Amino acid sequence: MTTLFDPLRIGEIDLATRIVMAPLTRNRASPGQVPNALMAEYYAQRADPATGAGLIVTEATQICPEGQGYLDTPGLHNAEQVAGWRRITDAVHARGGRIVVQLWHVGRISHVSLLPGGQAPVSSTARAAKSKTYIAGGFDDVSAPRALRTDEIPGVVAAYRRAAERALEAGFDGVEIHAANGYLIEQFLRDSINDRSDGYGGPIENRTRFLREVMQAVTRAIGGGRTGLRLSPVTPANDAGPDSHAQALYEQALAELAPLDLAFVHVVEGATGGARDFAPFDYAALRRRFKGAWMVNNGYSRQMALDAVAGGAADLVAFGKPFIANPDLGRRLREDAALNALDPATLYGGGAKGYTDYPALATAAA
Ligand code: 8OZ
Repeated sequence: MTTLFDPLRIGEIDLATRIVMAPLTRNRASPGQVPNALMAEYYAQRADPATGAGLIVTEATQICPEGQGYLDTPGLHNAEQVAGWRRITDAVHARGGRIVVQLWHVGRISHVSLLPGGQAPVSSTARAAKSKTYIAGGFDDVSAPRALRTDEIPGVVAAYRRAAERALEAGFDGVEIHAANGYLIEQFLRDSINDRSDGYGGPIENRTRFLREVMQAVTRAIGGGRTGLRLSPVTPANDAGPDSHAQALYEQALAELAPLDLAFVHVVEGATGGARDFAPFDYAALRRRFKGAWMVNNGYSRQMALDAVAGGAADLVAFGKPFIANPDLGRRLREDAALNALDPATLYGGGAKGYTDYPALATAAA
């Protein structure tokens, strides 16, 4: 029987366990959206598969300056950011870990104060989200977006490809394309948001076109075996209204991507960070559209994770909040040890407090 603690090869990446550290926005990058030494310490603490994660998915990371939506989130679009990430991937690999970077464009979930020249955010639509973001000085409403012109879309696709190339330069084992949680790709996928009349709007095969072009460009550059995809078929996060035919939409999206041989698909089940039964969706049917490794996420307890892998419902389980508060979550799951409590006040922004100071279990006395 397969367990959560068994190794798995996903695409071209060898993992020591099925325990994944989920992508977690922590807003601690240095000026210029540059990853720093504190971030390297945080990831390194969670990197040893004997005590931490079999795979780390980094916090969401901007592919280009226009893709930023929150204060102090890291980027991967210039040499300084590549060098910052290189220190992190080196630290993770030195502990035997594996790490992929989550590549992110927020689309309309942004604010003019965060964007080059104070420009408007871009999206599939010119309609604003009823959502907030975190900027200098605190939370504020997101800014009204402008709809991308059709002739601008290849440039955004190219930014994903360049970021994937920079990911390998920075020493990552691969990338996860963030197509979840109400950000740019989901803004194209869902008919509750996408109101376009060009080839990127309307029927399902048009709304999946942007995702398809991004995944084709990225896999052509770095290979499907180093590429994963995150989806959240029913999440309401960031004012993402439900698609009128979510099951058909997401099943078709994955069917269209089959020729790319992606390493993994990572699915947020239910409302991100909330109710797992937020809306009905047949995740098993979605999985039948995909041949690679199936990663599940959202509120998994130890027992749920053990059952999901043992029963074959999932190949990998991603843990978010438990990994924030427990650098040695892998060991604690193995030993069925108690977990540290999470301090919600230190989730976003700040320094070491609530970031690198959560204690590991004491090592066994000599
Ligand atoms: C929490 C705060 C800011 C961003 C996501 C990248 O939901 C995020 C995010 C989460 O995917």
